[in-house]
Amino acid sequence: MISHLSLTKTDTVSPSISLQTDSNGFEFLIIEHDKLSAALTLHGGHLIHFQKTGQQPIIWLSKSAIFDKNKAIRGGVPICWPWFGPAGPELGEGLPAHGFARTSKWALDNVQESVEGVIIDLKLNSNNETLKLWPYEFELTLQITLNEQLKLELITENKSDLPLTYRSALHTYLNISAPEAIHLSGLNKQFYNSLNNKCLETGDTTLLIDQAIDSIYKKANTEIMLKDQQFQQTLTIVNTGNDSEVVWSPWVEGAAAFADMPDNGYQTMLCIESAITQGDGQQVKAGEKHSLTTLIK
Ligand code: TA6
Repeated sequence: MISHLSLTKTDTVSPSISLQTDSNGFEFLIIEHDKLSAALTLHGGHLIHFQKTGQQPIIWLSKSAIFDKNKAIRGGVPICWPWFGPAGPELGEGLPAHGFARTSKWALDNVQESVEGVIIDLKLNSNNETLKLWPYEFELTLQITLNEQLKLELITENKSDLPLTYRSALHTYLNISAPEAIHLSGLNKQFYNSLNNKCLETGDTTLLIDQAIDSIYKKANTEIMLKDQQFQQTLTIVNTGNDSEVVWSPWVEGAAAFADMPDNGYQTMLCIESAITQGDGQQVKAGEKHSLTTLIK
C-alpha cells in the first residue's frame, strides 16, 4: 500500500482495519476495504494515505518521511494545534512549530465499518506534558471519515474553567500529477503572503502553481476546486469552522532544504489547508466545543 514501508501486523481491530508496526515499533492503523485503502499513525493522529479503489491516491506522503516519536511526519494530514506556525510570544520561547498535537500520541477511541467505508475516532487529552506547553485542559477528537469522500473533523472541547483560544490547520498534503497539470479555483481574492512579510495582497481566485507559494487566504466564499488534467480528476474541497485556507508548495529550494522530502517531492504535492489563523484565533468557552473540518470529494 505504501511502497517504502515494511510493516508487520500485530492486531486486528475490525474486518478491514489492522494495527501494524515497523521495525522500530512505530504504530500504524492500516485500512484495507473493498472501496478504499488508507493508513494512519497514532503518533500525531496523522492520516498518511487515502486512495479509493482503482483511483489515484488523494493524500501525498513523502517517500523519505521519517517515522520518529519526536518528529512530525512529512505528508499526510498533520494536525497543527493549538497554534499554527510559531507559538505566540505569550506562551513562551522554544515551543514546537505548529503546536504539539502532531507529535503527540493519540488514542484509538472508536471504529465503525460499513460497505461504504470506515469512520475512525481518535482522541488526545490534556496531560502533564501538554499542560507544560499550553495551560488548558482539553479533549481533542479527530473523526476521520473514509468512504466515497474524505472528511476530517477536529473537535476541540474546552475542559478548563476559563475560555481558551486556539489556532489550527488540517495541513492536508494533496497528491498531484505535476504542478503544470493543476488548476486551483474558488480561493478568496485576498491573502496574506508569508513569502512577502505576510503582506495582505489581492490576486485572482484561480491559481497556477509555477513557483514557491505560502499564502494564507481569507476563507473562501465558495467550494475550492483542484483540477488535475493528467489525473483527469477534479477534487472539490469544502471547509467549515475555519477562517482561512493556506496554500503551500515549497518548490525546488524548499524541498531541497527538507531532509524528509526528496528533491523532486514538490512536483507531486500541494497543501491546501483548512485553517484558523486570524486575530487571536478561535475562542472556545469553558465546557464548550468547536469543530474544524475539511471535506474532499
Ligand atoms: O502551512 C504552510 C507552512 O506553515 C509553511 O510555512 C511551511 O513551512 C509548512 O507549513 C511546513 O511546516 P513544517 O513545520 O511541517 O516543516
